[in-house]
Amino acid sequence: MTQSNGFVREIQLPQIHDPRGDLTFVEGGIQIPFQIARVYYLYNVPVDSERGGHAHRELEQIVFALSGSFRMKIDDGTTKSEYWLRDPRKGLYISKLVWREMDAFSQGTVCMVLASHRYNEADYFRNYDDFLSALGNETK
Ligand code: T46
Repeated sequence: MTQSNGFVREIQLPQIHDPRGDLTFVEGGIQIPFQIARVYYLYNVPVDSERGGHAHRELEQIVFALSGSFRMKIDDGTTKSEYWLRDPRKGLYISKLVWREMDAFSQGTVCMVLASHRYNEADYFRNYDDFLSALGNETK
């Protein structure tokens, strides 16, 4: 079976600009290419923290910096890239089978993630070689 590796893309959310402040919304089934099963957020993150360091078997997610900024390093097993998240209107969609690492957090960063499945530790590849092996099996 031939199956492409994972991929990422930017998701732009609407912004309602108002003298009282800005408002951005997410509606299931419209801006998000999956049913949202879980929302979680990272906060009180030390600036020298390194998070991620894993890939997922099935999980799809969209990651936002609601406040502050951080770097998302992406590796699909073939190509490495990096994205800076710093705009609460712009999310990064991450498909399954993408290795991700996060660092360079600014003070006070709040990172919100919309996820396609509930938390399941069995969905994680936390070992890079296991991730690469799984990619090899997918493309056979
Ligand atoms: C990802 C990045 C962006 C739960 O119990 N429920 C949850 O929904 C999550 C996400 C985590 N946990 C537990 C599992 C660990 O014992 O919280 C602990 C820390 O999780 P982890 O080390 O996976 O956190 P990050 O920030 O490295 O990764 C998380 C997500 O796990 C991951 O899917 O893409 O945020």
